[in-house]
Formats: sequence, structure tokens, C-alpha cells
Amino acid sequence: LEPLFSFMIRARVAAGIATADQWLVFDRLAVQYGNGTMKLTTRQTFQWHGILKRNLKKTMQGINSTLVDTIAACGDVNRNVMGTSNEALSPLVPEVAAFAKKISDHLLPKTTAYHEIWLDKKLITEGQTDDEPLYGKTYLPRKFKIALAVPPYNDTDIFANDIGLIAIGEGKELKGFNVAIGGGMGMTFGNEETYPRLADIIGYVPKEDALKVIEEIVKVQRDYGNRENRKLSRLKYTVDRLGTEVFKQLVEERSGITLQPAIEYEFKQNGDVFGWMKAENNKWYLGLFVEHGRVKDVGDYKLKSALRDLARIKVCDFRLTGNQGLVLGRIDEPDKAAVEKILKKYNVYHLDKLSGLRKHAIACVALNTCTLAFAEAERYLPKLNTKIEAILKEVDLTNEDILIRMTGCPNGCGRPFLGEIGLVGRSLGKYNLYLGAGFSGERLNTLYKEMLDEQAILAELSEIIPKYAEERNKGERFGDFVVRKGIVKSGQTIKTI
Ligand code: SRM
Ligand code: SF4
Repeated sequence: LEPLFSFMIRARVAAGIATADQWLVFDRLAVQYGNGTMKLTTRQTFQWHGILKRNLKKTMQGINSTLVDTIAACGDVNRNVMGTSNEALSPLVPEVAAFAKKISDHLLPKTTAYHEIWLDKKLITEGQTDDEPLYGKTYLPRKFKIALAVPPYNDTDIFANDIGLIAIGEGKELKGFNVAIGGGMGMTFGNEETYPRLADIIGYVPKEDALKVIEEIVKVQRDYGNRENRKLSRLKYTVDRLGTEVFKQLVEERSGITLQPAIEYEFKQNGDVFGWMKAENNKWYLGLFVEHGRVKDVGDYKLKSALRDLARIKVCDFRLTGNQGLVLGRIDEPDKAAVEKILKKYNVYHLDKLSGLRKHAIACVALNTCTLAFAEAERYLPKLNTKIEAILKEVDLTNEDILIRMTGCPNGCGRPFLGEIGLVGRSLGKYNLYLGAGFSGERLNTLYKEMLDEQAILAELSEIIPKYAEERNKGERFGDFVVRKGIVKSGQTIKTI
């Protein structure tokens, strides 16, 4: 009898764009082999939990049947490439999303082992080895992450990535990218050598040269990254050890491309945009709230059923965001009514009932599937938010957009160090409270108090939120306010060299 080992599977979907047919298969796999739900992740892809060992292969084959795979969704290679996916936000989005896919394909491991193991493809003959021109025999020192964003939306939190690319356009045409290197969230409590860090902007590159520069940054990390201590092996530590200037010079020398001075840009927010929007292509897009990315039916609120029915009538595609959210895309004007009808039938379309806090909240998976979790996140933040909403209501701030992010440990999967309010699990029911990140993902937050239980978190916020309501400047964000008032010191802000 085989033990009931269960696994998580994660797909690779560059820029998070899936067709209706793919959604239907993914949804079926979740029901047939998983725990019935799907998790839309902070890196714009799908996770299935609770896959029994004996069903792993069937699930992988199901995913691959839709021309999506799971290669490089984990491991010491380039991970899912993120890119703004909502075409209503800018005419540059289609090209940027296509470029995300190009990077993803270019940096994909070439090994055939995946196909042999999971897809029953022919075995390579004995003695023959896979050639990995980029990764070599030992791959990268650690995971590697790339994200692209189109200003003014930093919805992929590019500064939390090893490489962040800021799309620069002229009118409707994509010209190139400002390149940022050395971002990352993960840290370990009690290990001062580890820290979250925002990426530094090292210059501008025209789009024709961008892939070469990206590849060279990956190779510098491959050759100079720390292979002795996994805790210090991410690119951010290599950049700090070598110096950003030196790292940049290495990339320029090795690629033969000189980076130009960064081009001016402005990010206004890093959260999602909700509701109906029309794009340049005359199609409609609907930004939908999916609490912490979990696609499931709960009581009368039947999100999973609604999305399945929408996929069945094939009037939209499905665009995951970097905030565990979903945009229904490319909807023709006459089909809008059908979309609304389905959402209404399943009680889903209720944006007007959401507070500004809840709309932007992110929580990582944490308990009970993540083995690294010290505390709850996804299952708990909705309840905590209800209690914080009561504080906000008292001072008439229900509609104020505030970024709250919670993780079950300091690995930072929900990018908690970029939350205006960040809660990082220390032990069951206890969190460190961080305050003061910037609203556009360009300033880290700062530790405010440690080991708070729910009562203590609410007590702290009951002090600070009313002050914010009373003493803020016009239009001042919560994160900016707590820094201006000296409630916390400013965290690291981005720099351009
Ligand atoms: Fe993550 C590990 C979930 C985005 C930093 N992450 C894990 C694992 C696989 C735990 C493990 O190693 O056993 C988690 C699986 C939990 C589960 O039960 O599903 C996990 N990470 C997630 C997801 C699903 C969070 C979510 O709720 O959306 C995200 C899936 C990403 C994807 O689709 O590829 C996810 N993880 C992130 C992010 C955010 C991002 O990439 O923008 C980060 C911070 C950014 C960064 O990398 O610095 C992140 N995950 C980590 C780390 C710490 C890395 C570090 O440099 O220290 C670990 C642990 C590790 O690598 O050793 C980790
Ligand atoms: Fe697990 Fe920690 Fe990542 Fe949350 S932040 S999913 S608890 S590894």
C-alpha cells in the first residue's frame, strides 16, 4: 500500500495569461486530483495543493496537455517571469507580456529529464547528457526572479526581484527598459546577514539589447553568486558584496552593451486595479477580487463555479496579477452582459462591498500546506481584516486604499516588507508588525513591534489609524504618514546609479 504523500504543483505561466480552455483543464485537475481549489500566486501563476503521489504524473500530463508546463516553477533557475497583464492599463502591455514570455523561454533549462519523467518521452541514451549552455552542470546558486512592469503601475513589484524591468515607451510603442538588479524579500529571523532588499536601477537598455543584458546578469550571478551558504546566495547579496557599480561593469564588459542613463518614469501604485476598464483594442477587462488568490466556492459566494461557467462560454481569457488577483480579459462589448449575469448568479460581483484595505491585501499560503510556516496567513488575514475594518470605519477610512500583507514566516512570499502594514509570522498567533512601506513598492517598511498577538496588533492599529485620519496631509498615504510622523524610520528606498 502506498503512503498518502501529498504534493503541491506550480505551473509556469509567463505574465500570468491563460486561455479559457486552459482554465477549464486547470479547474478540472484541481477537483479530480487536488483539494478542489486553485491558488493564484504572488508570481502570477497557479498552484494545486493536495495532489497525491500516485496522481502527480496524471496531473502534470493534464497541465502539459494545455501547452502549459511546470518546468522551472521551482529550483535554482529562472522562475516564472512576471509582467503586467491587464491590457487596459497601457497600450504597451501586450508587447511587455510577450517579452516576459520571450525571457521565460530563453532562460528555460534545456534538460529533457522533465519530459522523460513526467511525460513518458523517450529516455536519452546511456552516457548521453543534457547540454545546459546557460546553467551548466551546477545551475544557479539559488532561485532567480524577473518581473516587468508598465508605469505608472508597479503591480508586479519589480523591485522585489533579482531583475526588475521598467517598460519605457514613446506613445504606444515600447522602446526599452530601465533595468533594476538585486531585489528580494527573504530573510531569516536572528540572522543579521540576511535582509529584504529593493533592487537598484543600473540604467536603460533598448528592447533589442534587453535579452542579452538579462542573460548576462544571470550569468554574472551564476559565476559570482555564493555557492557555500544558501542563506546568502541570492543575487541581492552578490550585488552588495561586489558593489552595484562593479556588478554593472561586469555585465557591460561581458555583454558588450553599455547601459544608458535610466529614463524618467513614475510608479503610482503596486496594487491591482478593479472593475470594468476598456483598452485601446476596444476590448473590455474586468479586475476581479479573489481573496488571497484562492479560487473556491464558499457558501453563497461561488467564485470557482462562476469562473468555470465563464470559461465554458469562452468570452474572456484569464489574466493573473502579481497580487494574487485576476483580470477577465479581451471581452467584447456585447459579451459584457453575459459576464455580469454569471457573476451575479454566483454572488461574486461585489466590489462595492470591499474596503480599500481588503482589496489590496496579500497573504501567502502558510498553514496548513506550507511546511516552513510559523503562523497562519491566508486562512487568518480575512478575519483580522474584518477587525481592522471596524477601526477604519470608526474614522471614516473604509474606502482608503491601504496595503496590508501577511506571511507565515520571513521568507516573504507575500512580499510583506512592501506592505504599508506588514505582518510576519513568528509563532502560532504571533506576528512582527512592520509599518511604512511606500504605496508604489519603492520603499521598504520598518519593524515596529515584535511578537504581537491579535489583541496587541489591534491595539497598536487603534492608536495609529485614528491619528492618520486626523493628522494626515491631503492625499497622504498611510505608509508615508507613519514615516513622516516618526512612528517608524524610513525603510530602504530605491536608488539609481
Ligand atoms: Fe515563496 C518557498 C509559496 C512567492 C520567497 N514559497 C516557498 C514554498 C515553496 C515553501 C517551501 O520551500 O517548502 C511555499 C509553498 C507553500 C505552499 O504550501 O504552497 C512558497 N511563494 C509561495 C507562493 C505560493 C505564495 C503565495 O501565496 O502566493 C508564491 C508562489 C510563487 C510562484 O508562483 O512562483 C511565492 N516566494 C514568493 C515571493 C514573492 C515573489 O516572488 O514576488 C517571495 C519573495 C521574493 C524573493 O524571492 O525574495 C518568495 N519562497 C520564498 C523563499 C525565500 C527566498 C529567499 O531568498 O530567502 C522561500 C524559501 C526558500 O527558497 O528557501 C520560499
Ligand atoms: Fe510558507 Fe513562509 Fe512562504 Fe508563507 S512566506 S508561503 S509561510 S515559506
